[in-house]
Formats: sequence, structure tokens, C-alpha cells
Amino acid sequence: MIISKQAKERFQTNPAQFIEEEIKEFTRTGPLNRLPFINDYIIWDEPLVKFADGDDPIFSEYKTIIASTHLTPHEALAKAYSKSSKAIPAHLSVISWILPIPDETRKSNRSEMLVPSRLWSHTRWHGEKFNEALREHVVELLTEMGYLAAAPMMQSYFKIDHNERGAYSNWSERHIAYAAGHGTFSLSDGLITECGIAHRCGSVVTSLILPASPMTAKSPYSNCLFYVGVNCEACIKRCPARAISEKGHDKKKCQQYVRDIGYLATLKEGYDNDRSVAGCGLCQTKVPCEFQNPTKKMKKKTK
Ligand code: B12
Ligand code: SF4
Ligand code: SF4
Repeated sequence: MIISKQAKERFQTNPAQFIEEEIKEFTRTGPLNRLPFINDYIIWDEPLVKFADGDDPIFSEYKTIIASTHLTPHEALAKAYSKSSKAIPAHLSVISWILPIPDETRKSNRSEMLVPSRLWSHTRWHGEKFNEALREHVVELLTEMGYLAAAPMMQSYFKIDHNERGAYSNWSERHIAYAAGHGTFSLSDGLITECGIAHRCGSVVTSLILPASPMTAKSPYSNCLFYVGVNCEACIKRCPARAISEKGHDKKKCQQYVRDIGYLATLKEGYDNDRSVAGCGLCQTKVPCEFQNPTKKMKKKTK
């Protein structure tokens, strides 16, 4: 990667602004953010970008909340460079982005009752390929600038395990996004951000020090209507697998359903993806949290 003199100057003047602009530019212009077989349809809207302090105690808390195997930013970066945690800089930052799903894709999924729409499914398959390219781009950019950087989800050590509740990984992108102040969890498990729940997310750990974004959420669930006392059960009704109830999200039921419809989707015309990753996301569309933080409206009404 060749970085121009002007880009280096922009980086030195304001690294945080530079990183945010680069992520947005890569999304705006990246060929992988388009579906050439659907008139260059754009997969992702403009990303939201935030930063977490690598020393935030929440990362150690995840060892209890998620699993002891969940990596802290220090562990994730050290492992990527095959070094001990002590051998890498003491202070780190985590860059976290949200890739919002555009209106047309969301609308197409709203009318579905069993299998995700073709566009939604392409978001899961082709969209994640773009997300991978974005992770690689950010890592390359930072290493070219002389910093250590790694995208834990792209590392060979990234893994998904299972416990009695279902699947969990050693680098949960949603928990990283929560730490960066992007939003909160919900009854359906999805992360409700300022652009809603219909999105995918990604992250990179770096030795570049960036200003931590403020954490505005009052609690880990405060953007979900159900948890702020509103009788919202829209996601419960939307889930064809009955995987969501007032007790929360049953990951095992959800995973089984997603696997089954992956197969069904490959039988439908135009779903050109691996059958295990056709997606579903019916609980993320035709719901009040689809493209906004629904509790914001409430706050306005009660003012
Ligand atoms: C394994 C996996 C699955 C599994 C399990 C999902 C799950 N809930 O973990 C299955 C196959 C079911 C699945 C399904 C889907 N997935 Co998936 N999946 C993953 C993967 C690879 C790992 C998730 C992980 O590590 N979870 C860790 C466990 C522990 O999380 P959890 O059980 O939800 O955690 C709860 C507790 O920790 C709780 N909690 C309890 N106490 C406390 C206290 C505090 C302080 C906090 C913060 C939290 C907390 O909060 C959480 C929510 O309830 C990630 C990619 C990644 N690397 O992150 C994508 C990911 C989670 N999937 C994603 C998506 C989009 C989907 C689907 C919509 C399918 C699709 N693409 O159409 C469905 C939606 C399911 C749902 N309702 O959430 C997105 C989610 C984005 C979003 N909008 O929220 C991710 C992040 C991929 C990405 N790169 O964007 N997925
Ligand atoms: S549909 Fe309602 S209850 Fe379900 S996650 Fe969204 S706001 Fe929460
Ligand atoms: S992704 Fe599909 S199966 Fe899983 S909880 Fe949402 S609607 Fe239900």
C-alpha cells in the first residue's frame, strides 16, 4: 500500500478523523461494497465509527460475561504478533465500526416470513466479504503508518465455541462495539445502535492511541424498548423459529433455524451463497429498532 504525502499529513494532524474518513471512503468507493450482478447495488450505507480504550475494564469483565477465553485487546494484539502481552505497548485502542443495512435491503426483508430476502442474504455473504476487506485495509493502513494492528476476527486464533447457551466466540464484535459506545444489547440479542439493529460490525486493535468515544448508554440493554418497560414484543412475533421470548434469545434454536433455512435458500433462485450463511435477520426488520434507537423517541415525548 502506498500512502500519499497528503494522507500522511492528514493522519498526523488528526489521526482519529483520518481513520474515520478512511473507513467511510473505503466503504463509499470499495468495489466489494457492490453487487455487480444487481446493477452495482450498494451493500452498506455509510459506517458509524467509534473508538474504545484498550484498557477499559469492560474487556476483562467479558471474561466473566462471555467466557474466560474471550480475548482482551492486549491478548488479541500480542497473539497476532506471537508476542507476550508484556512485549507490546502498554496502551492500546480499539477501532469499531457499524455497517448499516440500507433501506431497500431492510424493506425487502420486512415482507419475508420464513427465509431472508435475497438482498438480505447477499448482505450476510457478500457483505461480510466486504467487512473482511475493510478489516484488512484498516490493519494495512495502520501498519504502514508504523503502528501495530490486528483484526482479531481475521486471525487464525479466532474461534467459535459452544456452551449450554449456544455459540460464542473469543472476539465478539458486538461486545467490542458496546465497549466503544455504539449502543446496547436487546431482547433479541442484537446490538441497537443509533442507526438501529440491522447492521453488521467489525473491529481492529492498534497501538495507535485514539480518543475513547463516550459511553452514552445507561445500561447494557437501555436502547431496547422491552427493557425500558415498554410492551414491545415485535421481535418475538417476527421470529419464525420461536427463538425469542420474554426470557430472551435462544441461540441454539436460532442457529438450528438459520442452518435449516440456509439450505432452503440455496434452493431459491439467486441466493448464491454458502448454504450455512444465508442469514435470517427477520427479528431485525419490521421492528421498532430496525433503523433507529427506538428509546430516543420516548425520551423526546417525555421531555
Ligand atoms: C456465533 C454467532 C451467531 C450465533 C449465536 C449468536 C449470539 N447471540 O451470540 C447464531 C448462529 C445464532 C447467530 C445468528 C445471527 N447472527 Co451472528 N454471529 C455470531 C458470531 C460469529 C459470534 C457471536 C459471539 O461471540 N457471541 C458471544 C455471546 C456471548 O454473545 P451473546 O450470547 O449474544 O451475549 C449476551 C450476553 O453477553 C449479554 N450480557 C449479559 N450480561 C451482560 C453485561 C454486559 C455489561 C454486557 C455488555 C452484555 C451482557 O449480552 C449479550 C446479548 O444478550 C458474531 C461475529 C463476532 N465475531 O462477533 C456474529 C454476529 C453476532 N451475528 C450477526 C448477525 C447479523 C446474525 C443474524 C441476524 C444472522 C444474519 N446475518 O442474518 C442472526 C441474529 C441472531 C440474533 N438474534 O442475535 C452480527 C450481529 C450484528 C447485530 N446487528 O447485532 C454479528 C456481530 C456478525 C457481524 N460481524 O456483524 N450468530
Ligand atoms: S423489537 Fe422491541 S423488544 Fe425486540 S429488540 Fe427491538 S426494541 Fe427490543
Ligand atoms: S435470526 Fe431468525 S431465527 Fe434467529 S432470532 Fe432472529 S428471526 Fe429468529
